[in-house]
Amino acid sequence: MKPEDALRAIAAARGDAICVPTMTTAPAWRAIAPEDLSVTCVGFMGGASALGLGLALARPERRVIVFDGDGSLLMQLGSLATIAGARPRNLAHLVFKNGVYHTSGSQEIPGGLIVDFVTMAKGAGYREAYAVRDLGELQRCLPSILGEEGPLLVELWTTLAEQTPMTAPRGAPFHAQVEGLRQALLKPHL
Ligand SMILES: Cc1ncc(C[n+]2csc(CCOP(=O)(O)OP(=O)(O)O)c2C)c(N)n1
Ligand SMILES: [Mg+2]
Repeated sequence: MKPEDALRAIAAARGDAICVPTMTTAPAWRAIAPEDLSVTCVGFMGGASALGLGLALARPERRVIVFDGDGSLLMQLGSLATIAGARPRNLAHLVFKNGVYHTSGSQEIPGGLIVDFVTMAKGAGYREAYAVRDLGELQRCLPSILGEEGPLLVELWTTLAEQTPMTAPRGAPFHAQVEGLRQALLKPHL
């Protein structure tokens, strides 16, 4: 499935979830959900899920959805155990599995598409983990992604994105995104 189609389906259903995109999901998400409550993890490979964990623990009443890269998660695999141990009930960790480091030039990640993040997440102690291979399957899984008790990992099988952070216009600086999210969360929760 195209990552942009996956993100559009999530954007249509996400409600007031906080989203944490990274790598090639970042420019796509900016275009699809420009007014969204989101904080982009830029440059810091493997940091998106830790950022999402912090947000999920700080705001247990909100759903937090991380859009991770497969190469990024591989670089910080220990975060799976940290997340499982912290048991954030409101965290959904989506891994965009394209088999490459697309942002840095599409070099193959270690193991390529053989790496099984579902088994790794279960082994680390996530409450639930499964793979989603096409858009129809994603549509059927959206209620689980948005509502099932976490921590939940979903391995999304995707093609390459249309843009990368290297080809797309830059988004707002990180500190400005954080301040925007903080201000939005200070308003009463409807
Ligand atoms: C520690 C570290 N090494 C290398 C880089 C350079 N780098 C930036 S993005 C990227 C690839 C990210 O790949 P992935 O997480 O699979 O996301 P994709 O671009 O495929 O969406 C790399 C290697 C970096 N930012 N940090
Ligand atoms: Mg990748």
